[in-house]
Amino acid sequence: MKQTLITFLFIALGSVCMAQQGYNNPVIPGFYPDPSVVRVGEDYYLVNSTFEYFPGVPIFHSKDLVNWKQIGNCLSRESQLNLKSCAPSGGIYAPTIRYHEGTFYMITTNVCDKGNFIVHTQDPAGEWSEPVWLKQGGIDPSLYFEDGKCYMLSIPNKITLCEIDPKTGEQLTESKPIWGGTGGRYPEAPHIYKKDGWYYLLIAEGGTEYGHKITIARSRNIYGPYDSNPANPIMTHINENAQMNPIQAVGHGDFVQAHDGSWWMVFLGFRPQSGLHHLLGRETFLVPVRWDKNAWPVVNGDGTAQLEMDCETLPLKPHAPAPVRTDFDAPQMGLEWNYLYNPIMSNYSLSARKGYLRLKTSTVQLDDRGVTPTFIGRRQQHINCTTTTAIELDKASLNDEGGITVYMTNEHHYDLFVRQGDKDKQIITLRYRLGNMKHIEKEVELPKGKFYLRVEGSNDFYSFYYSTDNRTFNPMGKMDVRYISSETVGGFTGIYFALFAASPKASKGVADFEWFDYAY
Ligand code: 6LW
Repeated sequence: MKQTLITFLFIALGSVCMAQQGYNNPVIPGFYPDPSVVRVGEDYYLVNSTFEYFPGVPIFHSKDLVNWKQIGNCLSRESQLNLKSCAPSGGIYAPTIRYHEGTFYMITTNVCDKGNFIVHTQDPAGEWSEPVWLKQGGIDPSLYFEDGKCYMLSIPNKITLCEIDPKTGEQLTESKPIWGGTGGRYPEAPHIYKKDGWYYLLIAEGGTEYGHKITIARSRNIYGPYDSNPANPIMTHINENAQMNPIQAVGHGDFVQAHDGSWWMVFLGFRPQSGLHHLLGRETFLVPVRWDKNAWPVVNGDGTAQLEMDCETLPLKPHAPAPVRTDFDAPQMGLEWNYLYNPIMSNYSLSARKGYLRLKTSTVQLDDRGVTPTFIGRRQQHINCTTTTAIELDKASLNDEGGITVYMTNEHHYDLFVRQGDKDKQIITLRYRLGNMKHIEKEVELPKGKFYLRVEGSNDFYSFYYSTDNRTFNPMGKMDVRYISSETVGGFTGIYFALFAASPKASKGVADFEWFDYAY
């Protein structure tokens, strides 16, 4: 009884005094890994890695660190992002965003091009500069500005530091290794912060899987020697206190001090489903950090994070929820849509047929590696979700196809599509590609027409349906999520729901999509 009364009082008082109490993780769900964050006044900006997808490195804005809205892409032009000789999980690795004297800098690695580079802008929602290439190699580059100097960190081997000119890319001092971490494998994701006269060096260790952790060291001198925090790791979910935690593999963090003085960390983690599999990619999470004067930072009390965070936040400024339906009436595709590698833009049109997204069939197949198919997709951001689209396949030759794919890589995807048959017949088809296994699960032959294709995501299965009237949805099959999870497939990316059009040989076939729904 006493307990109930206390709880009641706490909730009642809480709703009066602490209106900004609590938020849900992940703050950016779906394949949004390797987050990096910066504050400019009372505005917050965050970037993620994007690998073989185009455009690259989405940039998000927030007023409260909890509610994020994409405002653009740092790499929106082919001249900034060459993915031509790329493969799955190649391309853009972890980025860092920093702000210095009116300019935003984003530094990252294109492992399919010349390595590390910087782009900069004064308008983060607009266009960013052409790449400025850097000499120091290794992944996970970061920047630190102090007293008119710009330092670059990366990991050719150990965490390595040098001075650069961020506008020209010129390396001004020799590269020096400064720390190797606490002994965990893959020391990576370094960032430097200065507080109370100390240089703090934050890194990740243990690899991006279940052994992932975040450690920290400090020194009075930027080049070291760095002393490891005796309480390392400051965050990990490998221990008993996170044994049943639905968030796993936490690491790759970046600190930010909010405009009210509080400290926070964004980091990546994933949410296993169907046992120890994850499909949505590595997602962006947020935790509060206690960082007293001269003390080591303490992450959310015990170095763990929860889906439901019970802590005070900045005043929350939520955005209107994204609409379920994309009706393809706008002159441009929304920022949530991506292509694979460098797209052939003439294969995509929102104006060829008013109110429709028209995809031209390509002889590049979803199974092909490193070449761009006609493919435009959005991330699966929720384990339980439903996506539906209305499609007409037109001007098609025999075996041309258009539909929706649940896509992890070119070797692992489930495709639900309309295939052109003889004369006026069209065949709804459910096909799997699992490594070197290709299988057609079900075919339904129907007169040519408009079809509705639906995929439902759940913890254990993807379920596939078609309809001819958008009312009765007929089951086509059900596939285990585990066969296309990151644990099965490998790599750093997450599931996309993508619209595609392909043909066995050059054809005039087009797939017209009237709308696309994503509901959760
Ligand atoms: C990234 C590294 C990592 O460069 O995974 O989880 C790599 N951390 O820091 C690819 O995202």
